[in-house]
Amino acid sequence: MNSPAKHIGLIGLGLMGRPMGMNLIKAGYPLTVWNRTASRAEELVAAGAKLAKSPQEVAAASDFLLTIVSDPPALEGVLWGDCGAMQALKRGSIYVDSSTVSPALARKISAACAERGVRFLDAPVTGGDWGAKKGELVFMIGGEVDTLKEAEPILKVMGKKLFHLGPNGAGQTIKLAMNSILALQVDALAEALALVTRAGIPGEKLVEVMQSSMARSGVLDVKAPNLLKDQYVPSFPLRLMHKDLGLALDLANQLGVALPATAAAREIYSAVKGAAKEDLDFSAVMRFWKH
Ligand code: NA7
Repeated sequence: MNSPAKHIGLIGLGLMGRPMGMNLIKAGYPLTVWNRTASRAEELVAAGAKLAKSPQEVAAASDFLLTIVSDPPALEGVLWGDCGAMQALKRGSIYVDSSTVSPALARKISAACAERGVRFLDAPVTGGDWGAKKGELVFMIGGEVDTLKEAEPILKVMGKKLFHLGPNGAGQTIKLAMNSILALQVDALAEALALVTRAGIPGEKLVEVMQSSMARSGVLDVKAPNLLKDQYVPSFPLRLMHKDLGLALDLANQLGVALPATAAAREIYSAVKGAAKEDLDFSAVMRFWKH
């Protein structure tokens, strides 16, 4: 599986899927793609990818299938909907899903794949669209270690770190926990900035002090400039963070774990999402206090 001659299929050409596909082409892999909105495939087709007519056609052409679509209904649609991929996955192939969905859906896919003799990894990513462009995503992976070993050369084209976290579903579980942390961190920063600026002190002063304190973080480096400038070009869209907080709360509910801070943060993300007219980065949670 580590030879660039292996055919890769990619379904989902959004903010993440397009640059991931571009890196696969640059690494020399033959690539077949499908996207619900076909025009989003233009750049990849111009770079050498083949555009398929359906998810089914992608799976039939692939030794290694990768999906990265918005949410659980989108993923179920491309797998089991009209001309879905699942029915055409080749025995002996590897299927990796990098969408963020529920651990339960990951396990359902794993069972369906096993029936077809297909090896499956749930492998959601973190790193935003800039991580995808640079090939520096971090993959959080659930599934068999041997499958990961075989998939590794391909995943390494798109990512800088691969974490094997347990059986199928483990990748999604860690991803949901990770996104709860990111959502809460940005929410906490926004809340503190609201306090400071209402007191008449520029927000930059708070950020400056944070950078010299234990509150320093990657989130501060990447997202504080958005909050200070009130500009939220989507890198990780707020609508998807909102979806992930819902998935985390569903999982917590199933497991009987209380997540009161996550639940409160979701209300704030919901309010901003409801009021937004355009697609915003999740750091736009600051708008809860600004507008
Ligand atoms: P984007 O940029 O919103 O892209 C979402 C992709 O999912 C895009 O290709 C969509 O196709 C596709 N999509 C959405 N709904 C459907 C349905 N119903 N059927 C088929 N395809 C669909 O998201 P990102 O690339 O930032 O993120 C992707 C995942 O990674 C997501 O789970 C994040 O949480 C992490 P479209 O172009 O709209 O036709």
